[in-house]
Amino acid sequence: SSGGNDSRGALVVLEGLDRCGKTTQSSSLHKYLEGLGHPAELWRFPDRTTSVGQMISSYLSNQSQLDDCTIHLLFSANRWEKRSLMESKLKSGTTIIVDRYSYSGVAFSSAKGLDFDWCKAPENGLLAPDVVLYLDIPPEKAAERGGYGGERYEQLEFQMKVRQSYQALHDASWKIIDACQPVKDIEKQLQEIVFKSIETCRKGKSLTCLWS
Ligand code: FDM
Repeated sequence: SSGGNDSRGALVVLEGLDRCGKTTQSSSLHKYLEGLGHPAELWRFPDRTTSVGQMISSYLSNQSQLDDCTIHLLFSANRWEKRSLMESKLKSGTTIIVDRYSYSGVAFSSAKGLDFDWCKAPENGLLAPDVVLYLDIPPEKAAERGGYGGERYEQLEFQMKVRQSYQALHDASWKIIDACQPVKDIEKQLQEIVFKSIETCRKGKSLTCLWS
C-alpha cells in the first residue's frame, strides 16, 4: 500500500538491553519496508538532536550530573516534543520504526530504584505502539558482544536490573524475540511481524495512547 488518506502507518517499537541488536535490526527493518515501497521512517529515543536531547546526551556520557527524577522527566519530555510529528506522520500513512521508547524510560529509571508507577505517569498520553519487538538477551551475553561502550548505564549489574524491569512491562502488544539467534533469522521474524502489523493498521486499527 502507498498509504492513502484513509490508511495509517504502524508504530513499531524495538526494545531490549544495550547491545541486544536493536539498532541493527531497526535499520534492517527500515530497509525492508523501503524495499516494499512502503513509506517508513527510522526514529530513535533519546533523540539527541534536540536541545533536551543534548542535555540527555551529556548526562549519558557523564559530562553532566542530574538527579534520577530530573533525567527521567527529560527522557519523557524528549518523547513529548516529538509526539505531534509522530501522530501526523502515522496518520499520513508512514510507518515509524522506533529504536527505544517509553519502555526504556520506565525500565531504566525503575532499575535505579524509582517507583514504577511514578516512572510510568509522564508517559501517559504518548502514542501507544502497535507492536513492541523485545529483543531478549541474557545480560551476560550482551556484555560479551564487543563490550559496552562506556556510557552511564552500560554495566552488567545494572543491565540485570533493567531486564527485570522490562519483564514487568509486557503486555499484549509485545513480541519477545530470542536475540541470540543468527541475525538473519531475527530479521525474518521481525519482518513477518511488522508486515502483519502494517496490514492491521491499514485495515483500520485505531491509534491509541499509553498505557492502553
Ligand atoms: N534510556 C533511553 C533511558 O534511560 N530512558 C529512556 O527513556 C530512553 C529512551 O539511554 F542506556 C537509556 C537507555 C540507554 C541510553 O540509549 C541510551 P541508546 O539507545 O544507546 O542511545
